[in-house]
Formats: sequence, structure tokens, C-alpha cells
Amino acid sequence: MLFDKIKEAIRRIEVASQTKSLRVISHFDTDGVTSAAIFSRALARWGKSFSMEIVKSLDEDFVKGIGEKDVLIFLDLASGSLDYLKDKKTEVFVFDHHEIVQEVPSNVFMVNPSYEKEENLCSATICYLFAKELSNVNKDLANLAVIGTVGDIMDKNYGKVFSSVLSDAETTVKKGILLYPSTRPLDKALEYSSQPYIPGVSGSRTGALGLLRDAGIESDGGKYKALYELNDEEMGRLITAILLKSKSEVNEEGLVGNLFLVKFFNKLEDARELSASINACSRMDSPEIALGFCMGNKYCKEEAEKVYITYKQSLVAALKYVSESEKVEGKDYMIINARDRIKDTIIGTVASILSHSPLYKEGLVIVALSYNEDKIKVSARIAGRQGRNLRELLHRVVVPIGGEVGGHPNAAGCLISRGAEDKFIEELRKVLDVEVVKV
Ligand SMILES: [Mn+2]
Repeated sequence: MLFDKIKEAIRRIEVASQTKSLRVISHFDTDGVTSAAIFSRALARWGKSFSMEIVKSLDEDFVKGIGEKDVLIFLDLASGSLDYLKDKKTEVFVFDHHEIVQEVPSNVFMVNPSYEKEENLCSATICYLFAKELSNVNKDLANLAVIGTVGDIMDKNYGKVFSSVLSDAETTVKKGILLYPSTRPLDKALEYSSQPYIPGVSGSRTGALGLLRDAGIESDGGKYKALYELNDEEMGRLITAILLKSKSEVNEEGLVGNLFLVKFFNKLEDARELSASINACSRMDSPEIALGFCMGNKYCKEEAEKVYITYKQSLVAALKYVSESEKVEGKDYMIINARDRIKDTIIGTVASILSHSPLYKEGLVIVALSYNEDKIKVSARIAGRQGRNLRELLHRVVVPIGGEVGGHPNAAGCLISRGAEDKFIEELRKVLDVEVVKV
């Protein structure tokens, strides 16, 4: 049982921390940062001395370089790095939800719902359950678990455990369009929305006002309601109006979901918007700002707002670069080699946005490359909803070159060495061209 594991972890950390410091390492995405914030607060209230680090990933060299004088605690990562941890001569704790692919070594204590085959929870929720078990005072951290869950897109078919977290956080849950922030007046929210992209509405003030008119949603002296303020009937009409405008480009299943409103800095905020700004800070190399923001630091909140704006601008600049740059194009594929013109931390998001754009035909393979020091980050996406298996495709190209492939059939990525740039593109083209012949 996960709950038993949490209790046991508390007992073991209590013992280990009598003689050693705690070194906590967490992941840089929203779930990892919210996990880190919950854990930091909980450990401080418990009176433990600890250090906290936020990392982009756990590669072999990094793990091997970690010393053994402290107790090691990993949040939202390490379930895939167990082989590198088995030789550490210190206690290791893993609070994670990723799939465990190797055997759990005897020095590692695993707190992972997938290991227990229980309700799927994100790391922030696991950390929250740990914090709440330590003390009920930590119930004020429940909102962070909600934000982490939204960040990992695990907010759809949740179960009993997450429901209790929602009630601890006093979250307002509402069925509606996944357009954020749902706290912003609708005319603005629609005009500035890129995901979902609504043709003729996204980026157009006239289009946004026209859509609201079609849906029969009126302003009160020029001021529109926010999405979360709509009643069921208005929400229904708005969904219909958007579906009519989008034709096949937006499907109802992806458009409608749960809106979560959480208290943050004493204001009601859309968890999706908070998640996006935390994610933006990390992607812009400022995970410490994201962490401070989650921990209630006012200065970090202001900085996070600035970084979020810069992030959105750099996405726009990246998309502009893509539209103007020379691409390697084939019948059913497009390769964008951005080199150092687009950050490796946003190249995946750029590829995702392109894949949702109505400019590209269904099934087009989009592969984008960006430098990351001596490596190259590769992100592959399928335009539309179906096409080839990208993970398999990348795997075939990478095997002779060397590198690790991760992801899913329709969104995959890999890391290769800078020296393999030309070879990778050449091999990729070969594989992609052959596929075309096969079809
Ligand atoms: Mn996670």
C-alpha cells in the first residue's frame, strides 16, 4: 500500500537524518517543482536540515557524480535510473510515479503508486500525502499538489485519493473548455489563446467578439465574464460555437475537461495558468524562481510573471524563426534544424505547437533539432492525430549513431551527440523516405 510506504519512509528518514543531512533532488517540470516546494516546506517544519536541487534530467554522469555522505531523496525522477543508484553506499528514497523498468535495489526505498499498482498520482500528490502524514499543518500545501497534477496532465479520470487532495485544497472544480486562464474575461482569453487554436478567433479581437455573439454571451457594459463564471447553459453554447468554428481541427474530447481554481497568494487562480508559468520559469533556466514562487515568495512571484512573458515571447520568436528558416522537407516530413536559434528546453513545445497548427496536413512528421551544449535535443511530433510510430522511427535512426530515445508513438525525442548532426539528418531522411515507399 502506498500509505504504508509513506509511513515507513517517514520512519526511515527520521532514523537516517539523525546522523546525516538530506540531499533532495527534483525534476524541473511543474510536477517536480511543486513536489520540491511541498517537500521543502514539510522538511523545514519537521526540523530537518536539507539541501534542494532542481535538475533537467538524471543522466548517468550526474548520478555517478553524486556523493554518498548525505541521504539521497529523489522527487519525480529516478525510477528509470535505479541501475545507477544501486552502488550508492547511503540510503536512497524515491518519491515518483514514473514506470519502474529495472529491479529496485536493496538500498533504495521506493514510494511509487505504479509500483503498488494503485491510483495513478503525480509526484506532487505523493509528496503532499507524505507532508500531510507528517502533520496536518501541511494541509496548506494541497494547492501545490493540484497544480502539479494539472502540470502532468493527470487531471482527467482521477480517483479517491486525488479527490481528497482537491477537498483539502478547497479547489473549485468545474467542467468546461480547457482554455486558460479561465479567470480572465472571455474576450481576452479567446483572443490570446493558441491552445486550443481556434481558426479566425485566436489572434483576432473581432473573431473573439463574433464567437461570443454566436454563443449568445453578452458583455456587461463591455466587460465579459470569465470562463469559470459561466453557467452550464452558457458553457454549452460556447462549446458548440467553438466546435462549429473549428470544424475538424479541434475535437470535443480534447476541448472539454476539468477547470481547477485554487487559492494562490490569496487569490483564486486557474491551476493551468500557474502550471504554465512554473513550467516557463524552468524552461527559461530559472527553476529557482519557480520554486520560490511555489513557496509563496513575493519577489519570485513578480519575477515569475516577467519570465512567463519572456517565455511566451521566445515561443513566438521561435515559431517565426521556423516559418522563415530553411527546412529539410520530404513528401511526408519536415526537419527543422534550429541549432542554437531555439533553446533545447522549448524545442519540444515548438514542435507540439506546429503539430497542432492547421497549416500542416494530417500525419506529417515534424522533427526539430536544437543544441544543448555538446549534445543535440531532438523532438518529433505528428501533425494532427495519427501517423507513424515516432518512437520506433527515432529508435531505428539512433541505434547506429548512439543516444537515448524516449516518449510515445506520437511524441518522441532523443539526445544525440553534436558530432552526429549530419549523420543523424542523413539517416533520418533515409528512414523517412523508405517509409514513404512502403506506404
Ligand atoms: Mn511527474
